[in-house]
Amino acid sequence: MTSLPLVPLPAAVTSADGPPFALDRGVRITGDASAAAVLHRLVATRTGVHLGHADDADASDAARIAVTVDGAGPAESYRLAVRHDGIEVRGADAAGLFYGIQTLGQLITGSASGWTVPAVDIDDAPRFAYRGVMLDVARHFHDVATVTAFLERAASLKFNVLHLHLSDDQAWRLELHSRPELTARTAAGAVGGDPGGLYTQADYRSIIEHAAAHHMTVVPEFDMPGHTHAVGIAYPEVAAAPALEGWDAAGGPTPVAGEAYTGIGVGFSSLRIGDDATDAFVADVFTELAALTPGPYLHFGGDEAHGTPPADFAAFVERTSALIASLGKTPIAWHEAGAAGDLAPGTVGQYWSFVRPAEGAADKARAFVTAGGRVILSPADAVYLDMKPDETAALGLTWANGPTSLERAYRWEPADVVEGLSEDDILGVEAPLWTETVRTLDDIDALTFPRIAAAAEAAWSPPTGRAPGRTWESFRSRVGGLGPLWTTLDIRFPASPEVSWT
Ligand code: TNX
Repeated sequence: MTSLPLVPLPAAVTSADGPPFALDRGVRITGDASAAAVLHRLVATRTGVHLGHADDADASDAARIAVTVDGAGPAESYRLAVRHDGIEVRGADAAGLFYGIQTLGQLITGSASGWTVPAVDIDDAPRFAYRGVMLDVARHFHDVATVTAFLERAASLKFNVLHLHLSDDQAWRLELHSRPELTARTAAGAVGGDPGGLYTQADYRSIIEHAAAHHMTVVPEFDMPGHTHAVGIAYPEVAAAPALEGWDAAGGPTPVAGEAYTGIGVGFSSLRIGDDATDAFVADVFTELAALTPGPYLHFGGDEAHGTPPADFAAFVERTSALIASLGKTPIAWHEAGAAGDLAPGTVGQYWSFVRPAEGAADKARAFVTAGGRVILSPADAVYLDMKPDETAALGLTWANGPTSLERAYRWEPADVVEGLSEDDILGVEAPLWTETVRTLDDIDALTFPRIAAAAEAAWSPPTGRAPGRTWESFRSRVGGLGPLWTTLDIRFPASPEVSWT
């Protein structure tokens, strides 16, 4: 049964006989207290109805919604049973229970004159363990409130990773005590001369806490050895001379060493490799980042290092992946780092070529698996949220094969991108939002929705053919049914003409 507005599509949905559950003020929530609070808030936001708690005085014969963790089934899985006289949500763990509640939120239908949930049985578990979104806070700064709003949107679609791209040519955004000049000298900058900003360590901690409360892990990235023009402003001794030969002036003003860069060109800057000052810098920033980050991953970038000679790039990849591993973290790098040098065993590769790999990209992705690691798939022509959704869109870029329609964002299969990767070699799927053209939360919504729903389905749902309803036609109608929920969540999604909104 796939006509229900469920995104990402659950692994198994069976409609049950009988009348729906009536969601009104008399309903009581029982069970896990923090899950009950999540459910209470979601129902109140969606319907205006404030559900009571089981121990409320008049609750003895009230209809119940029971939310419990029962330890059964795979990690992050849940089971949801709706009957006219009660609802049960059981999570394998706290995350599974949270996802069951998100599904329940999508099932609520009606209006102020009456809210109901259809009778149904759902048994659901994620396909991939890593389901990420990325926000580039370097090209444009996004404050804690915006990051929080973004991660809440993602969590509601069962994403469990927030990757923060914390540094680039334009600015360094995370305050580090070991290297205070990074933010002191560069955080005011942004693309186009727009206002910048930074995260204090307290800000960073609050993002991590807020993410954890939504069952999301923060994966921080310091991008190196390219994308480091800002580093050279703060610590000139670690910067190599910019490689401006063949520079594409369309990216904006020509970079000048020591001056803020406000364009959107890439590939000119590099750290000075094989130098003690640089090694000390890299060790300082990742050591401090490891101490600040409870999650298992640190991302060191490695993309578009066109200003770094290949031998230097290989040496950098080798040294930096080993450093991060020695700090007790799993390194992640963009796919270019694969096949460059010896990766620390277990290093994860993030593939950002196309659904049909460009020359060499698949080999680089496979190199991570050869080194005992796994691959995150971010095919740019399918899941890059910063691509224009159509030709007329005000925001966004087009380099990844022109505008990316919702249909194209939907119609790709993770297992078919890099030949030779087994299901186990794929850690998951991540949808990045680069922010060259993105300044505000409204801008984020305008590019992210509804395509983020397609990425969520690629990351969570069984592949096409393994679940009825895992089709484009079903997806566009299921997304269409989410409009009222998204509106009450204050998401300013564009009314994509590809969706049948209901
Ligand atoms: C490529 S994808 C980049 C970013 C840009 C993005 C814009 C990747 C690893 N690097 O530096 O922001 O394109 O779409």
